[in-house]
Amino acid sequence: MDETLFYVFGIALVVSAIGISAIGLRFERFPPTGTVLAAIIVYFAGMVAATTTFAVLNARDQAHSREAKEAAAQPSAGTTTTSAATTTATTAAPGGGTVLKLAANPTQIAYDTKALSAKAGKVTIDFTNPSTVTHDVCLTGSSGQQIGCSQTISQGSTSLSQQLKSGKYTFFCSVDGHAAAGMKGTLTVK
Ligand SMILES: [Cu+2]
Repeated sequence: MDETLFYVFGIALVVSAIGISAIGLRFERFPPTGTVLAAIIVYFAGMVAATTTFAVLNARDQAHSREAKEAAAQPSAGTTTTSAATTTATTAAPGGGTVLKLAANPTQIAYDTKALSAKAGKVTIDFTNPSTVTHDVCLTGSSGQQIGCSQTISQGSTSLSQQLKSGKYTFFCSVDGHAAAGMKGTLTVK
């Protein structure tokens, strides 16, 4: 709605009222004859109606644009909250260090990833095995030295925590034949 229309009608109404008053004061034969008086009343009624209508429409438009701005502001606030929550879930670790998630494939001899990465320090691998086939997760260093293994589990979860310096490590399943079948990957610590 164009605000200027509202002001044009409002100003026209005020100017008309002043004009009619001036005529009435100047000529003694005012009020005029019935036909002219009726025309003046209709004119004023129309002007008041138009001004009121534009005032109402203008107010409604402003309310709409305010709602639109609020609606536009809310999704971005929601996005910020979501991304903050995601960041917290990925990096938070109760005692410091990095917590990694690793899962066994429910139907194949495989993990859900071939590559993990962590910061030097305490590294925890939360391992989930949804399969009835038993699996575990073990770590060896770059020269093949044993570092540690989780419990061997089926249909459950366990975890393996180690203090790790920066370097390349191999994570693998120690159940017979599983690493050879591809159940292994590289953990990069920086
Ligand atoms: Cu396995």
